[in-house]
Amino acid sequence: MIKDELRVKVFFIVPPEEFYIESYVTKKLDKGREFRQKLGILYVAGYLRADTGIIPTVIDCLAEGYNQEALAKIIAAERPDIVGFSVLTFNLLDCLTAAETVKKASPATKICFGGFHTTIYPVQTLSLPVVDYVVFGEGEFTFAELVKLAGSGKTAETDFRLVDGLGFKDRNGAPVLNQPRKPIADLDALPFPAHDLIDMNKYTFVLAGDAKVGAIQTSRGCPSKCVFCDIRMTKYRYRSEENVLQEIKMLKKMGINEFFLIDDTFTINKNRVLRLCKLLISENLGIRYKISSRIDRIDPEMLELLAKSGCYRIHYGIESGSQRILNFLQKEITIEQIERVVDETKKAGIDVFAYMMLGIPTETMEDMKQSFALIRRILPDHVNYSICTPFPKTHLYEQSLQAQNISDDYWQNFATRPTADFKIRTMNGYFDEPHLRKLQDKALRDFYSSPRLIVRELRRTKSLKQLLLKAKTGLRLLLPRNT
Ligand code: B12
Repeated sequence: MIKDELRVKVFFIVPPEEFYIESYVTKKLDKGREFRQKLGILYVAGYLRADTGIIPTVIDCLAEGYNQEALAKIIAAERPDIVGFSVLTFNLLDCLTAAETVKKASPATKICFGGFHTTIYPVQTLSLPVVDYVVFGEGEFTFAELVKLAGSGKTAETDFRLVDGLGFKDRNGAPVLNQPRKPIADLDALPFPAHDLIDMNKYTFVLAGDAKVGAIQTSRGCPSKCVFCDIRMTKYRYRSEENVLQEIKMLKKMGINEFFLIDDTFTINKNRVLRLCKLLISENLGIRYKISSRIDRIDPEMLELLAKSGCYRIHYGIESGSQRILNFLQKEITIEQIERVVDETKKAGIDVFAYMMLGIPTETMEDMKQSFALIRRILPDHVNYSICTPFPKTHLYEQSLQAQNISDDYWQNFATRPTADFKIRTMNGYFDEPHLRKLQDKALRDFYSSPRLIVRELRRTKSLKQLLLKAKTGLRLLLPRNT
């Protein structure tokens, strides 16, 4: 296919946020939080451009502050052929509302839903009236093939049935789901995400040092067994250190020196981590970056090279101070390991961000007290107390369904008939959600109202913009939650 023959106007839209579903993070921290790049969209856009020569448009209504009216004006003027949405279960309602706005402004425009939610509920998502196509699983190849089909004018169902990872509606409007596409084996073969299609100045992170921060994914998947996570036991693939370095250098040219590596678990392969750190050190790029790691996938040798290569914070999935609960969650780590690794990380001069969870099924107040005591003992630099709200298609949720701890498959019902009155559920068994939210907010208030932390955060503040963002977040943590 000669690239320049393909005249398909492609838009990707991040919808305005109108239907906020409070999930595990307290809305005090989450609602109206800072904006993050949507790497899923940027990867799909980057591959489409490299494969077809089409330069798509990314409209991030969140970052641009566009409401439905503003979006409708743009769409009515541009009339794109295909509009893609990156759908999480938590912004499904927002994506549907924006998709309806698109259809009203430009009825001929086709709507394609991709992203995590679409991957776990492809049929339910495709069956939603406003949706024309679904791309489930990794979307780079699938979406490009869909666009090429659209551009070729081919409309025969037989052609659409050939695209793995695609779902479409047949001539009677019935959903047709093709076979899933295999995970991409060689991530180096992918073009870099199309970071240049968005205004990087619009994306800040409250925990970042610099005003501009780049999000990078250096690996996909995680082999771990944590029962609450929907990335559980997925095939781990990583990019070569050379490939990661080239993307960092590209972003440095765009004025980015600080990076959020969004890998679920960056440290799965020790030798690869050491090779990447040594390369970054030899290049002396002067960058700073954060990673996420398991407690049992790091050691002093890795910590030393991570620190030397610019890693300034590590996010650890610690979750609980009760060994019984850690075993229930299949975290496969011990309290002793947690204490030792947090200490080693701090000694290496790297900040520690602790992910903790409250309201886990069977967790008692005694277990939670052990969690609060552990945090007081290890004194991480940051903590996030989440409420356990079992997510769709996670082991924990499926187990609870089978054990009939829950009467109905409420996530599937939401996926089939998404309504604004949807309420997330907790399953602790001792404390209901309002009580757990109180415990969550108090635990965060107790941690972040300590003078040690406030002085440290003030000392680390580099700009007025950052001071305002920290002050706003701090105030929201300290003030009572507004219902
Ligand atoms: C970075 C991140 C964030 C960032 C950015 C989110 C974003 N949408 O990009 C921030 C911090 C904002 C965030 C917030 C939340 N997150 Co989050 N997040 C992640 C994380 C760690 C990485 C996402 C990412 O960028 N992946 C890299 C890209 C390349 O992968 P991808 O997005 O899956 O994209 C591929 C395919 O899905 C597909 N695709 C994606 N979009 C599109 C669009 C089209 C048109 C097509 C064709 C294909 C396509 O192709 C892409 C390339 O192969 C994931 C875990 C994970 N491993 O995915 C959790 C994850 C997506 N988050 C999750 C959750 C629950 C949340 C929160 C609700 C947490 C909270 N605050 O309470 C909020 C919800 C925010 C909201 N309302 O949208 C869950 C979602 C579960 C679900 N059922 O929806 C995940 C899966 C984590 C988990 N383990 O459970 N998150």
